[in-house]
Amino acid sequence: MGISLIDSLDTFIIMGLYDEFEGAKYEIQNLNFTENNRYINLFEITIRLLGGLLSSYHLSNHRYNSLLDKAKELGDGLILAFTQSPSGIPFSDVNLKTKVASSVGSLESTTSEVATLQLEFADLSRTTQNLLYMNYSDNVFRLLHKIVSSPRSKFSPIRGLVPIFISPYTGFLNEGAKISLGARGDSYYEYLIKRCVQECHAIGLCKVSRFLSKKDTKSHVLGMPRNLSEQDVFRNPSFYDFASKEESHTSNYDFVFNLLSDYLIAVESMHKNLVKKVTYTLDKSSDNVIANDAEAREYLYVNELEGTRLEPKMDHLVCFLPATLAYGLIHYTQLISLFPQFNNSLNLTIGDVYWNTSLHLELAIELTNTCYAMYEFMPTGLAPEIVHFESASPNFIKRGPFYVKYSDTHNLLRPETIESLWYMYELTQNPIYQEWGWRIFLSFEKYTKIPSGGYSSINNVMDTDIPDFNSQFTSGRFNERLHIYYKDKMESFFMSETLKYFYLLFHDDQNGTLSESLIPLDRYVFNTEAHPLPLGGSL
Ligand code: DMJ
Repeated sequence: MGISLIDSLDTFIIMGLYDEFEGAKYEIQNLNFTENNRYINLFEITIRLLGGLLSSYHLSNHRYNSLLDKAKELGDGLILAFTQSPSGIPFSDVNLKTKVASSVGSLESTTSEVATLQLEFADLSRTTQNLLYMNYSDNVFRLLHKIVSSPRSKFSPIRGLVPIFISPYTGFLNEGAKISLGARGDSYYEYLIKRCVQECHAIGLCKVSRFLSKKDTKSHVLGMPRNLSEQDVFRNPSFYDFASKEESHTSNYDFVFNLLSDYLIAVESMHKNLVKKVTYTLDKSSDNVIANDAEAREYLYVNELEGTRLEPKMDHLVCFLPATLAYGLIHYTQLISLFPQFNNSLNLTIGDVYWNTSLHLELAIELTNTCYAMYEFMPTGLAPEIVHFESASPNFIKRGPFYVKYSDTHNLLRPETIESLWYMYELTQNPIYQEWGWRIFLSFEKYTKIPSGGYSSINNVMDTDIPDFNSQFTSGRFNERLHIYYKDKMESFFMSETLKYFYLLFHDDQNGTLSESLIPLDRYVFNTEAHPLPLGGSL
């Protein structure tokens, strides 16, 4: 409950839900993070709570110090995962009461988890003017950079891609672990480019070029608590200024550059080694999709790599990738102007670092298409947790180009596809992304909304009359009319991310005219839990 309160707070601000914002803020003041003698997950608490508190503090124009105090209280506890680590790679969990960090029950941390803390810790540092948080968290990227850019890695076919486990004891990646852009790998790649953009702005190398127009300010005000004046909102005082005095530009320049090159190499390597395509011919009698004629369609997907074996398996989590590629492209011009090596042409090469913008765009477009199809081909219009692209096993259900394991037929109200639809819409202004988003929204409304309040994850996105649909997947509370089993669980990311991205996706359609985004992507960086943090500089 406490998690949902904090995770939803900036959604309330953005949507103009004033009473909910006030109520949640009041409750948050009374939360005591050190009360419980139990381990909490460093990553989850950072992205959901630290990110949520910082973002709400910024979006309410630093008016509520209690939000920053709580963020600092959390940061001071969470930092123990770094300070108690012998390698600098944080432990996965911290007990805020006993002040002990540990990778509970395991010798390893998850790679995406240790590399998805840096936006939040950097923002906390800059906002509290205490570089400690940022120094520890950025050190993870520095260590990972050393590994991925080592001469050995340079000649590896998987150059730039990281296995999903890493040891906090030795600081080494577990080379036997699989490589995945889904669970446990995903947001490492996301934070490479986002932290690069954030730092580039924070130290004044990148500049936000646009200023708030009257129209922007007005639309922002719509989303703010009543008692804030127009001048108060969404203006970002130059609290980042101190940073340029305190920090060394040279080392930060290298840091920004290394993040960018690690990101570009990872995308290139992913494209060469993991991305494949299937062709599927629509079957008009059984596919419940909107199509004029029988059509052959191509679907791009990202394999997992287990040792040397490619697994044609894609988590819904991978659908964050188009959004990340789009974010990079939005900041492309700013970033390339920084590095003289990048200046020569549109297709840039420095040594072997290359930003092939048309490849990035194509990947983003094609993967968004596949992610939407994961919804489109399912009888409920909602995507399962994992899809496969080949299978001979009877334990899979075939829908369109997808094979789905019985055990993966659930939908947890995840945001990634909606996130990518919004980013792609921002990048291209193509209304198809709004249309797809609307269809998915209607499916969420139909199949996951609970009449008495809230939404629920569901146990299967298929029909329940599939033969052999065994009891494991027909557990939960049954809705007879819809043939849906509710899990009776709503993850906090549904309010924090899924609904927020829907809102942002449809926001500009007011009065049938295009308006600027409520949270423009050239002025904000969203953490992986959809909490927008301002980019420093000229705001
Ligand atoms: C969220 O907590 C974050 O988006 C995270 O990066 C991945 N998993 C969930 C949503 O699916």
